[in-house]
Amino acid sequence: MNCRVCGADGVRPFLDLGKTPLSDGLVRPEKLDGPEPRFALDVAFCPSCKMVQILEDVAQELLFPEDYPYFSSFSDHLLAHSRRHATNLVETRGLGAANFVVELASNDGYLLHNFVDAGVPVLGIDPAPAQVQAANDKGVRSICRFFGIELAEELLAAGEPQADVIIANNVCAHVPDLNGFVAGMKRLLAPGGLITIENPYVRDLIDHCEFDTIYHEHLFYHSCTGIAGLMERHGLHLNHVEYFADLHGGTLRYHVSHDSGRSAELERYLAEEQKIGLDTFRYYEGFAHRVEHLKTELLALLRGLREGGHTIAAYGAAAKGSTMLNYVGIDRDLVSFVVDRNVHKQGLHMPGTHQPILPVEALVEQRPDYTLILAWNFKDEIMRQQAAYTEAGGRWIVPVPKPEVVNP
Ligand code: JHZ
Ligand code: ZN
Repeated sequence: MNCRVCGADGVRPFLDLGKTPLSDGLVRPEKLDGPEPRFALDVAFCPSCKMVQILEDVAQELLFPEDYPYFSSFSDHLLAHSRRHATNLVETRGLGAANFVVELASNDGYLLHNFVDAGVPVLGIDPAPAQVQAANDKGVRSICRFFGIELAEELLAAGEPQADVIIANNVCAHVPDLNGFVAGMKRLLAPGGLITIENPYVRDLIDHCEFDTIYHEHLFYHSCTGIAGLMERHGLHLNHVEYFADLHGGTLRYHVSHDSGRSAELERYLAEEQKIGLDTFRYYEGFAHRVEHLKTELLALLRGLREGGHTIAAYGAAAKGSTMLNYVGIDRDLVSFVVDRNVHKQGLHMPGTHQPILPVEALVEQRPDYTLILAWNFKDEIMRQQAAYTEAGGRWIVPVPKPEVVNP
């Protein structure tokens, strides 16, 4: 098997999650009895470029259909994080009307609107039509396209300036042609400009058993070592890194530019990755066993509660929630419904396991004894927001890093 990014052969699989439905493929009620495609899901490590990746390719039209349901603006925590990022960039780089900020995978304008508010010209690029529409509606100039070297050339030819800042959050996992994507960033970045990239850290995925963040949309699972090599191959340089422990289970923000030079923080991360062997197959070898163990424990916990006569619901129709439900085999007898704040998800059903997705008010109205937090990455925000449910006696279960009943 050849690596998706460096092309070397000898990519080594280390986890098989079986055949799962598409994680964001929420099912309309009238389609519940119809066929639902499932695809194999295997994760592998490339010993040459150190990139962790899945082996399967699902067509982009299936992964990102017209009604792609993920809107970034439903988490207050993510919005606050994004606002801080934008404000910091405006201040530290002195951005104003003469500058230009481009965001790749700009979704509904959740981040760029902060630049618009500060008077900085922006362009959002995202392939999801409803999200692009929502962004334009709030005054964030956005176009509905996949990004790559071709689009970068097209934009420049059409008279767009090169960008002083390019932001690519939670998208470097999603693009099959990662080389074309990075080449496009290189082309679009003005001299002296800055690229910031955020992605969940593969170290946290492995160490905290966050296997549910693996699904067909996520082709890559990043590290400093992997990103540094990727950037070098395209004439860009990874200069600095920041860590956010409480975002998506542990997120790294990479700072990339045309210029070489590494911060002490980045050197520390690179050295640490080497020290723990993150750049060797050994690091990933025991993971499959730990994932299986989590599955057994979670099933035992949920079955035990049901046998004791308790009712169970779930919070968060997240993509990761679909991996969790389907891999573990949590059917409607175990967890009867899922709640979510995203109005575009309500009224639909979870892929594969088919729990209905209801507004979050259903927790207080129906008072399930336990609620499994599928969006565990936002567990603090969720439990704070659902204080009334907790006060009424509702209890919470988090599935990772190990299944347990938690008290807020
Ligand atoms: P959320 C997302 O994955 C999207 P997902 C994407 N696949 C990606 O790459 C990763 O992030 C990094 C809801 N919610 O964002 C909103 C509430 O209802 O963790 C979402 O539907 N109330 C591109 O889909 C879901 O939970 C709340 O208070 O796995 C969270 O999904 C909050 C905070 C969220 O991830
Ligand atoms: Zn490789």
